[in-house]
Amino acid sequence: MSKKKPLSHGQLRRMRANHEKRLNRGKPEKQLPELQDSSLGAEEPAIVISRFGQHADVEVGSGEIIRCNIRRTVQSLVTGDKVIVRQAQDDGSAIGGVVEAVHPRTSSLTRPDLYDGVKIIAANIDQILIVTSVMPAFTTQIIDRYLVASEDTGIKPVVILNKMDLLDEDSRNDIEQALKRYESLGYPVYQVSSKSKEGIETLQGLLKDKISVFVGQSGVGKSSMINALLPDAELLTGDVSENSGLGQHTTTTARLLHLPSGGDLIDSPGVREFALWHLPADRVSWCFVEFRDYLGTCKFRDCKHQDDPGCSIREALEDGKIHQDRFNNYHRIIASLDEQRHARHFRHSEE
Ligand SMILES: Nc1nc2c(ncn2[C@@H]2O[C@H](COP(=O)(O)OP(=O)(O)OP(=O)(O)O)[C@@H](O)[C@H]2O)c(=O)[nH]1
Ligand SMILES: [Mg+2]
Ligand SMILES: [Zn+2]
Repeated sequence: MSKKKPLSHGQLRRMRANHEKRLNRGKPEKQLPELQDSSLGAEEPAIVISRFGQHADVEVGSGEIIRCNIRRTVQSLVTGDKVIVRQAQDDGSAIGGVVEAVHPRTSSLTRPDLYDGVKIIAANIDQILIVTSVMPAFTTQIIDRYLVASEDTGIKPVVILNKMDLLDEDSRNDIEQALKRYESLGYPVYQVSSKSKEGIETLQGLLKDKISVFVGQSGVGKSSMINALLPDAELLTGDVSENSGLGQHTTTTARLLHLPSGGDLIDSPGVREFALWHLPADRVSWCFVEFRDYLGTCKFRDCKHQDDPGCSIREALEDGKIHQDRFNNYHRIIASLDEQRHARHFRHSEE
């Protein structure tokens, strides 16, 4: 296989623009009707509940949810964004108002996407709830990827094992050992079952007065857990399909919900893989919290922390200060950074 020359920024940008054009060609203009400024009321604060392409559902002070157009000057808008809107005065109007501006974000959870570059999942979040389960199979790989993203963004992570009703003797042991490791690294861990409701009440306390986003693989039960916490939510959930491994009622758009006891929950679409190629390798090393004490103390400055002589990370592994599983996941992430960056170039050069 011949190696392709990396594309220049200009080439990539043109390809992406062409790709966009191609996607939109022949599509009927499904723009919502434009509103005349004269038919709009005064500016008021609101929060974005969900974003759908050209429009967004926002909640205004009265608690009412209004479907809005988005001003072209608004560059990016996601669930959790605090915005300024103007409502349509005319009740007969098909569209409820216009999002005029967005407040700067206090935090944002991002995810790199093969086509779109880095995508923002949700804004102004206080904590990331990393949901796992035994169905689909428990894996520390995805947990470690989300922990890296949490450390990178500075948003507090919490690890949640759902479907504890499905644990048997064999699986319980291994999983509990893994969960204990996360606890000893300082990450809070919760075990719950949205089916039997075990542990759900304990979760309530964790969520109070905070904005929490639920993330994790498709089918681990994020929407089910939100339904257990908030029965009024009535989120669609689905069996995990044998073929695709995805839930049949898989969540497609992030959505914000309020807890009556105070606090907001954001349901987010499940992922198969959580890519991290937007991060430099040394940032990933720093995001493994137990590596931090050793970073910069290896014999060679460009140490890959693999078989390099005088590597303090490997010494810490041998001394039992770093766990083998975390060490392996670290190297899996590092190896995937290059693969994914290459895959992204390759995708664009196929056009
Ligand atoms: N046994 C058991 N099944 C559960 C539990 N929680 C969820 N499920 C089932 O798991 C399947 C997937 O649940 P969802 O809530 O749709 O999963 P999700 O994480 O929202 O999935 P996506 O929206 O695709 O990301 C459904 O069939 C649920 O009934 C649980 O605690 N125990
Ligand atoms: Mg869901
Ligand atoms: Zn090293």
